Amino acid sequence: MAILKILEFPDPRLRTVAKPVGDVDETIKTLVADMFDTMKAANGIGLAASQVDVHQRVIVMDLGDDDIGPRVFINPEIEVLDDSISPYDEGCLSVPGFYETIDRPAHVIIRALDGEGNQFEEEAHGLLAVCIQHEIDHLEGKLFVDYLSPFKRHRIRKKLEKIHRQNG
Ligand code: QAP
Ligand code: CO
Repeated sequence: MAILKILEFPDPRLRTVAKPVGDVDETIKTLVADMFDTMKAANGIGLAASQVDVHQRVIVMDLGDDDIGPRVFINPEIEVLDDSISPYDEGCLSVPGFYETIDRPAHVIIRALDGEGNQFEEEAHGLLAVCIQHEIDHLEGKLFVDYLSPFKRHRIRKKLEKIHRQNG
């Protein structure tokens, strides 16, 4: 069990594009376990490997729902099912203390490998659909603040940089 350091905006390492996982081997399983420990310790619901400076296509999620408990998505892909868009007040462990409303496709199909390396496919709407799109963005080096106006993004960057300076 290990709690990893979560990179925070504007750390340039968050801009790295993650590589597909080849084998779901013991190294990946250890990474997944450490990501769950890290996410829980930080009170998160979703975490991409990019956020802990591991640039492989791995996501963990725990929406705390009865249906959707701890979930692993390796090499995830989504297909947008229709034109409907939903707004959601998003946050991010890499942008602590900031929440903004983001519009995203409301209905998607997720195709991925689970924590055992088995392929699965699942239709998603609501929080699961929002969260998987947010986390796949991390694997592409993208953050939710990229959807905001340059003014808002700059303000968030300055506030976080000040906090980082104060924390040494
Ligand atoms: C991504 O985010 C997400 O600012 C996961 O102080 C969020 O787990 C997807 C967190 C909302 C969809 C909707 C954020 C914890 C956790 C903070 C998170 C904070 C403490 C964010
Ligand atoms: Co995030």
